[in-house]
Amino acid sequence: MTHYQTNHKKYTLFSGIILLAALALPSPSFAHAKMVRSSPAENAVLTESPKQVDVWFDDKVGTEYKALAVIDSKGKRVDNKDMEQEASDLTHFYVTVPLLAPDTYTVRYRAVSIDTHIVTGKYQFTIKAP
Ligand SMILES: [Cu+2]
Repeated sequence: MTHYQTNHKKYTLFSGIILLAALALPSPSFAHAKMVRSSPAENAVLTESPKQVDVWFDDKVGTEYKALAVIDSKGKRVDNKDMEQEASDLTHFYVTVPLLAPDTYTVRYRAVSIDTHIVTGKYQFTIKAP
C-alpha cells in the first residue's frame, strides 16, 4: 500500500509538470489576428471621398461575427452597411461609402481570429476640403 501511494504521488507530480509545460508553450499556428493595413490608411488626410473602406488582417479571419463601420465626427454611421469579406482573401474586409463630406471619420472593425479570439479595433482618417 505504501508502495502504491508513492507511485501515485510521483505520477501526480509528473502530470503537473506536463501541464505546466503545455501551458507555457506558444501556439504559433493559431495566431491572434491583427489589422495590418487599411485604405484609407490610418490617419490619412484626403481631399476627396473614398468610394470604399478596406481593412486587411495579418491572417485570415472567420466569416461570422464580422463587422466594419464608418462613423462621422458626430457619431453617425455613414457607410452603406454592405460590408463584405473577400471570398478569395479572407484577410480582407470592405464596405462602400456614399460621397463623404470633409470631416474626421472613425472606422471600427470586428473579426474572429482563427484562435477564436474576437479582434476589435478602430482608426481614423480625415477628409479635408481641397
Ligand atoms: Cu488570440
